[in-house]
Amino acid sequence: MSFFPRRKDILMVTPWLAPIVWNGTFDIDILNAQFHQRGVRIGLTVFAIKKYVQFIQQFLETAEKFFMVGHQVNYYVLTDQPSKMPNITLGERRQLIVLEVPAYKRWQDITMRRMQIIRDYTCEQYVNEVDYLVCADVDMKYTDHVGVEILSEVFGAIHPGFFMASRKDFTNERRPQSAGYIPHDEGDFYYTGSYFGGTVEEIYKLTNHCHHAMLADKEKNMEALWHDESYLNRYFLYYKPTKVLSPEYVWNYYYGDPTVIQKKRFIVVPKDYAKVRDKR
Ligand code: 5GW
Ligand code: MN
Repeated sequence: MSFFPRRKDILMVTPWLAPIVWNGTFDIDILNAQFHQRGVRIGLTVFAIKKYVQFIQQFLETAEKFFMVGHQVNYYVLTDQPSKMPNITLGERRQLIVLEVPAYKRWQDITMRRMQIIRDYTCEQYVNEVDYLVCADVDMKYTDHVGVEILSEVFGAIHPGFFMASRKDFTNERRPQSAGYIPHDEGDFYYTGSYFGGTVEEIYKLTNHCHHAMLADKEKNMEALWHDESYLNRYFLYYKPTKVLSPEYVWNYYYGDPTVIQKKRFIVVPKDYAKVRDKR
C-alpha cells in the first residue's frame, strides 16, 4: 500500500513541496541507513544563562535517551557559568562542549543575541566539527524519539499554539518599519523561536540575517514583538524552510493534548517565572 498517503488528518507537505514531519509519515530505518551512509555529524546548541542553568541537566539527560540515538552528536552548551555545568555520562560518539558567553542584562538581549553568538561559532567552530546544527531552547525536555527525520538544509518547527490558527492571528510583527514585519495576509506557518536547524552553512545565513534585522531595528529604537522569534518568522517567509517540523517536536501541554499530536517528542518544561526570571 505504499502508494497511499500514510496520514489523511494533517498536511504532509507545504505548498513549496517541503515535507512536514509528523508521526507515521516516515520510515526511520530507511532514514537512519541514509544518514549513517553519509556519516552525518549533528550539533545541538543550547543556551543556559543566569538562572536557566537549572534546566540543563534534564535537557541533556533526556537528549541522551531520545535525541539522534546512534548518530554522532556534539552538545554545545553556551553559558555564563561553565562551572555549574553538570557532569553527565554520555553515550558513545557523543560529547559535551561548554562555551562561555556573556550574560546580557536585559532578558530580551539574552534570547535575541543567541543569533549573533550562534553565527560567530558557526565559522569559528561548528563548521569544522559538525554537518548539521539544531538550535534549541533549554527550558525543554525530550520525551520521545527525535532523529534524523528532522534534518534538512534548513528547518523550522510550527509553534504548538498556532497550527490550527489562521494567518491573520499569527503573532507576527505588524509594524511596517520593523525588520521583522509580516503583513496580515502573508506568512505560511507561525514558527517557534525555540527550535530550528539546518546545515552549518544555512544556519550561518539564518542567524546572520536575523542578527542584522535585530540590529537594524535597534538603530530605530525598535524591537520586534516576539524578539528573535519574530525575525525568524520573517526570515522563513522569504527563505522557506526545506522541511517543517510538526508541533510534535516542540509541544507545550499548555495547549492541551489534541489527538492529532500523536507523539509529544520535545516538550516545554513549565517555568516558575518568579524563580527563573529577574525583574526587568
Ligand atoms: C530570562 C528572562 C526572560 C526570558 C528569557 C530569559 C533567559 C533565557 C535567561 O535568563 N537565560 C537563558 O539562558 N535564556 C535562554 O533563552 C534559554 O535557552 C531559553 O530557553 C531561551 C528562550 O527564553 P525562554 O525559554 O524563557 O522563552 P520562551 O518564549 O520559551 O518562554
Ligand atoms: Mn523556552
